Amino acid sequence: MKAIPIPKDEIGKIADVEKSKGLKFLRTASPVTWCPGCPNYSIMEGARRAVLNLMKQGWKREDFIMVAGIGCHGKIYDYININGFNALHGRALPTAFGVKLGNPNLKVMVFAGDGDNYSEGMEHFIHMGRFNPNMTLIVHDNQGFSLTTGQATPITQMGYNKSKAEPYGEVHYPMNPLKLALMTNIGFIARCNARDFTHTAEIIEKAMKYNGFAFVEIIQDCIIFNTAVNGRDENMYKVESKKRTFDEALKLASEYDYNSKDGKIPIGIIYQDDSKIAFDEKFPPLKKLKEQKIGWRDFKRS
Ligand SMILES: Cc1ncc(C[n+]2csc(CCOP(=O)(O)OP(=O)(O)O)c2C)c(N)n1
Ligand code: SF4
Repeated sequence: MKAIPIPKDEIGKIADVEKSKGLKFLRTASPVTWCPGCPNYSIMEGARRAVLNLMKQGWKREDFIMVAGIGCHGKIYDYININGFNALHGRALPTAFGVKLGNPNLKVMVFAGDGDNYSEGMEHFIHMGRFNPNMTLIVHDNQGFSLTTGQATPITQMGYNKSKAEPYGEVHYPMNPLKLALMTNIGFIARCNARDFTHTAEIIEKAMKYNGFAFVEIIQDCIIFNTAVNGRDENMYKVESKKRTFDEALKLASEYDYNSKDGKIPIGIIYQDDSKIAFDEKFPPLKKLKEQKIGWRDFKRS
């Protein structure tokens, strides 16, 4: 297991800890192997800050658990110093769901790539709104399978380059994951810009406080593959945090179609429905574990 012990009194003293040799707060000692300049660094920073903020509000480090898929994004598992599980490609969501079932008191964060989540893992994603487990999915969306050197995913733009795997290039129109999330009844849907880690941290924190399944899609340029869609910062604008009807959210989600880098790209919380019942509130045994603040391991049948 990757976790290295950190003294409790280090909460809030991030700067001091970061100066300390080899041991960085919520960071492991593993050397980071993302390409220099990859926005995955900022996603990690956003996620790390969100956890630190929640810890300042009373959550303990051991309350958090991260599950990652396989891909460049999945390396985040090695770098954030909380407990975790590196799942199979496409299987981050069901693995995380299993963790949540084992102990509904844990704050579960799931990191997936767009290939991981919308291709191999799609059959898990489309059921999340229905099951509504209380966990947060963070998708590193670089519109490509990057670790395997840049093949097209279901949300890659048409015309993406020809390769041995795709001799005609990408010929399909991409899907829009935000619209899909709305249609499958996910109750918290947000989009962020990887490079804006302050905003990303804020949104991840809100997602983790949401009572149900929260989906945060992070637009992340890959600076090596599918660079044609890079540099969309100017197109992005922050939406107001307010209640929206389904139709208003659908309109916002439809503004960006993933096929062109032109046009406005709304970021922030697109949709939040606080009336949905979370998975662990639907089943009395899970409710009991939550009330007693324990997992199955410590459960005593009476
Ligand atoms: C079951 C399975 N299928 C395929 C692969 C090969 N594979 C490893 S990483 C990867 C691409 C990952 O792409 P994505 O999830 O978008 O993450 P990124 O690398 O872009 O961050 C693939 C196809 C695998 N490891 N396991
Ligand atoms: S290949 Fe792309 S996504 Fe992977 S580390 Fe490099 S820049 Fe980041």
